[in-house]
Amino acid sequence: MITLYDYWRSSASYRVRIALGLAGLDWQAVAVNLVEGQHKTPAHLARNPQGLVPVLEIDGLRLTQSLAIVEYLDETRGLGLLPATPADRARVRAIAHAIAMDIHPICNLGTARHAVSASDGAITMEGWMQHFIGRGLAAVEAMLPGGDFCWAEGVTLADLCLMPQVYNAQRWQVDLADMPKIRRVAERLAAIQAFAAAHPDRWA
Ligand SMILES: N[C@@H](CCC(=O)N[C@@H](CS)C(=O)NCC(=O)O)C(=O)O
Repeated sequence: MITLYDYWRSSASYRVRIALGLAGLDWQAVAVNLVEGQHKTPAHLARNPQGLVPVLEIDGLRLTQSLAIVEYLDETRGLGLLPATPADRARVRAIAHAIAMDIHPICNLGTARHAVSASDGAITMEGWMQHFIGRGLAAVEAMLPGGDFCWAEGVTLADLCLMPQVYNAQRWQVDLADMPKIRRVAERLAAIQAFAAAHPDRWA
């Protein structure tokens, strides 16, 4: 049995849920409640010394880091999430990394909570999220060529990163009015079964 340790609102877990759906795999979810601190328990730290979700158990392996997991599924299940040429792969990875490596860590629950508590009220959770998600997505908007997907004519790694980030943006009321390319892609992706099935509302 394939097991995903995840949290419904975790955008890194959301990426992996989409990939599992695209692969058409049967899998079970085990919830790790981040709000209750379950990710810091010895049981979860034994799964992932970083104390983060997601963790995927598959093929006798225990994998961490959502992009590493998605690329593992891409390579072993032939998902075609990366384009054929090195130049296009670099472009797709650049969009994916702009989200997963630049926006996401700053807006992680642990990071944002620390900033709020260390600022003695000067920083609010909403203000932090709106600032960093807004600024990060504005750059992604400029990186997108424009079309139904983040890159060319189909789903790539970049789309698996964008959709959860758009969910987060909406959750924190980030204004996407000036981001028509992102809105168009998100609307197209929402119509794909694997994306719809991975939405946090289906896992709460
Ligand atoms: N780079 C990691 C990030 C994982 C990560 O930050 N997960 C978040 C949820 S989206 C988490 O577990 N946060 C717990 C915390 O911040 O304490 C990945 O892509 O898997």
